[in-house]
Order: sequence, then C-alpha cells, then structure tokens
Amino acid sequence: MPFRTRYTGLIDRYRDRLPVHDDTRIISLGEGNTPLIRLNNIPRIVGKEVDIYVKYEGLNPTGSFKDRGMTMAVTKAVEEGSKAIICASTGNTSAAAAAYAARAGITAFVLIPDGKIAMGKLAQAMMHGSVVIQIKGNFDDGMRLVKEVADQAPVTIVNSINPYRLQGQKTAAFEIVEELGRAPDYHCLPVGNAGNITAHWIGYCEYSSASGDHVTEACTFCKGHCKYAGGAVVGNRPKMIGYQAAGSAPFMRGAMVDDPETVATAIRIGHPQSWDSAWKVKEESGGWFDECTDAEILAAQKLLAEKEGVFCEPASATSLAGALRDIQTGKIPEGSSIVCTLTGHGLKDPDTAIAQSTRPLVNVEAKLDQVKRAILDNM
Ligand code: AN7
Repeated sequence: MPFRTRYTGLIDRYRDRLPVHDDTRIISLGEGNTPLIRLNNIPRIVGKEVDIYVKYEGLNPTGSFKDRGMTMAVTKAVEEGSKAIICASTGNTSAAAAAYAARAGITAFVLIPDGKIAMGKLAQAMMHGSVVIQIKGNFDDGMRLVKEVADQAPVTIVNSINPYRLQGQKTAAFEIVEELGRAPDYHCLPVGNAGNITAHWIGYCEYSSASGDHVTEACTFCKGHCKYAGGAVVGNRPKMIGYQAAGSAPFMRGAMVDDPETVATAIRIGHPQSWDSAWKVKEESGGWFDECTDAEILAAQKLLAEKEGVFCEPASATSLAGALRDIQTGKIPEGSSIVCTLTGHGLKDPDTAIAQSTRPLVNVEAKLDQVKRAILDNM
C-alpha cells in the first residue's frame, strides 16, 4: 500500500500563501484542518430555514484557534533567531505560546490577569513550562506592559499585533471555502482584540480574487506580509459579523472600555488591538457588530452542547448566541448559509460548565436496585 500523505499542519498545507521560505524550519503541532460541523437540531428548534455550520477550532492542538497564528509567529521568531517570546493573554494565547515555545525549544513569558483565566488554560501554560507572570490587572494592562518590556528586553511579541499571527489565522477561511465550495453568506465570530475577524477577512479576500491572490483594499490588513497584490473580486465573500460580550463591548460603545467584565473571560478585553482594521472589515464586508449578555452566551453554549454534542468555551458561544438572535429577527434572512467560529474548546473552562449545569447529579449506593431506579426515574 502506498503511504497516505500525512497532514503536517497549516503552514505545509498553505505554504504558497504564507510568508515562509523553502528552507524555513516549521514549528508545528499539526494545527488547522478542523471540522466544519453542520448543525442538525438547532435550526429545527429555531424554526428557520438556515444552514448553520460551526467551525470547531477547539479541536486544534492546544484547544483553540490561537494555534493557527502561533505556528506562524513562532516559526518566524525562530527563523529570525529569537530565543524568547512574550504575550499578554486572557488564557488561550498563553496556552498556545507555551506549547509552541516548548516545541521550538525556546522560552515563553506569559502575562495573565490574576484570577481571571480559565483553569484549563492556566494548567496548559504551567505544564508546557512557560514563565507565568500573573499581574494584578486585566488583559489590557498586560498588553501595555508587554509592549513596554519588549522595547527593553530581547523577546518577540506573539500577540496578534505580530502580523504573522493573522497570516496563520487567515487559513481558517481557506478551509471553509474549500469545504463549502464557496464562502458562506455570513461569518460570525466572537470579538476580543478583533485579530481573528481581521484574519478571516484577509483569507476570504485572498480566496475570492481572480488570481487566487487577495484584493488591493485588503492588502491594508496584511502589512506587506503576504505574497500577493492586485486582482479583481470574482468569488463571493461573507458579511462579517462580530459579537462582543455586553460587559466588554468597545465596538458597540464606539470607544475603549476601561473595566471590561464578562463570564466569557477569553474576551474580557476593553482595548482591542485591531481596532481600526475591525471597523474596515465591517465596512468592506457589509457586516455589523452586536453584543450578547452573559446569560445569552451561556444559554448558547449549553444549547450547542445539549442539542448538537459540541462543547465550546463560553467566549466561543458568543458567535452562535448572536447569530441565533439575528436569525430569529430576520436580520440574517432564511435561505442563508452561516458559519459560526467556535474559537475554543469547552474543556478549557470546566468551572463555568459545571456551575451552569441544571441537571443534578444522581447520587446512589453502589447497588443494582439503586442504579436501576436512577435509570427508570430519568428515562
Ligand atoms: C476563545 O488569549 O485574546 O478577537 O489573549 O480566546 O482575535 O482577540 C483570546 C481571544 C475569541 C477573541 N474566543 O479573538 C488571548 C485572547 C476565544 C479567545 C477570542 C479569544 P480576537
């Protein structure tokens, strides 16, 4: 039997569209190539004729979409001779930075808000041997400090202000277009720093242009780090919709938020780093921003877990929570195809999952009659 081609990560797969050389040492954990799952039950419950797909980014190696950007950022950091990387994080970036630094054999420094990151993410950062610096402040404070310290120490910033991050993350859009045969009509994402919504738009623009390259207007996003220029739009592009948690929704307020708060700690961000590009994505794509309450976010997380068998973290469910509301009101019309990005795995944050479970545990003695009763009572 001939050897089947092994999947070796998104840089290898999309090498011709990413800023790498033939002899670049690729730092990969096999990220990307995540499932695009068509929802079967939720559209029926909602009672609308829509095709909803969820892009399950929680199935990346460290359990979030951050791996797409981190494989690129760490690959380039190593290529440029860097021995240490640094990031501020609400949790997932730190987990990815820690893992890819371990893989590369370099040091990761991660600044996290004290007490405000989910348990799974903290476990990852610690387990992969990164230097975890807890700050008495939030993500935005951490981001400011990272920028300041990177000026004075030999460390490469791997937050999404590093342009290679968005280059890696744009590949999620490539995968979606290849799988559906076209772009969806709407693409819904949770928005924190707004790096991911920007990256997806870069990806869709590149894919939809005549030459397979991206269109000139979109070049403003890649800061010269992609390999293409020019080309007219021939394929369709989605309307990009960014949903924020109501307690940390600077795009809804039209201004930075100084004390962001939400149960969705991953997007507890008040000073988004990709502020300008996110507004451009909204304008160019004809999309919009909206906000979801914590209750709506948790309800969507639970609905997805209970009705479709898909477990994502609270922040990720923001995309579905917002989409379902817009489908119900008709803002997203029937007949539409919709992709919701589920940015992180539910196992990242077991505390929030257990805390909101409504079905009580059934406690019994280790005896047949008691177990049988528990089953028959709950059929
Ligand atoms: C699960 O890890 O910013 O709008 O420091 O972890 O690109 O910022 C996480 C962000 C959505 C928002 N969903 O993405 C970090 C961090 C999850 C996330 C977002 C994040 P961006």
